[in-house]
Amino acid sequence: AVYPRVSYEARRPRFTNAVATQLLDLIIAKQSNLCVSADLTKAADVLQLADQVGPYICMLKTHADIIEDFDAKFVEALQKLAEKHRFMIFEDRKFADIGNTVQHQYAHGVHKIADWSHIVNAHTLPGEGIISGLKAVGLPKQRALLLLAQMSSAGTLFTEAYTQQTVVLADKHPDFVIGFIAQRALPSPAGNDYLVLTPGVGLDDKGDGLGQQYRTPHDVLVKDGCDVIIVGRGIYKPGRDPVAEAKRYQKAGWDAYLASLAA
Ligand code: BMP
Repeated sequence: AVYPRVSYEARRPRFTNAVATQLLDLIIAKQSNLCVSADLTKAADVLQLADQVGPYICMLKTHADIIEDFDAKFVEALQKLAEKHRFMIFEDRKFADIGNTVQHQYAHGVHKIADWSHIVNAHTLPGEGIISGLKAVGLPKQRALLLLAQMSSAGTLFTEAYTQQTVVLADKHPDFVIGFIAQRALPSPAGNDYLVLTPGVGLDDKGDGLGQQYRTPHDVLVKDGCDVIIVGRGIYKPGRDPVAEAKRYQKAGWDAYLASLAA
């Protein structure tokens, strides 16, 4: 294989951040590298989906700012489901401002993301301060950060140099940065290990008419060495059975992982 696969078990001790080791434990215990993206606009619908797919996932990804009736009750219910089914919560906030501003966006406002989301993500465009700012809020609360190193959409402005620079920035904060949103494995010059979570995964569709591009679990896990597949509409699109699809993607993701170990 182009990207030699090391098992989730063998990688676990390489991480110092507690969220990373917890996530790897869940992946191993549940045999699931599936993250479901619950991009629904009503709190009850997000919670229902989380309860349905919970047994089959290692992580649930949210966009808190699209939920019309977001409130503290929703957060409490989501946390209960995360405990019941044992999955991590990842708020896909994609911070992109200066350190001081993102600190407020992370800790305060309507969403108080740092209080409930194990994992958040950020663009590196503003430079290292965005990581330092988020870390000052998140690390004391035992949280973790993913950096956007690549995107799945057509015509993205990410360049190879930007992607590489993002890894270099991660290497300055391996205690808080546990990985990347990217489309392939990203080896670190400093020898740190990072988890690669990959959106734009679908078994039935090729795109969505708005630039999204889908690849299969086999493509991203075997060919490109990623670690976690992120699947949204492939699972909850109207007409699809979320439980059946979650089981299907869990199996496809795990089979692809096993295939990549053997490759
Ligand atoms: P879907 O599987 O329905 O296309 O959803 C993909 C999810 O992943 C969306 O929530 C989107 O915001 C997110 N995402 C993405 O599609 N591509 C990226 O490069 C980064 C993302 O966070």
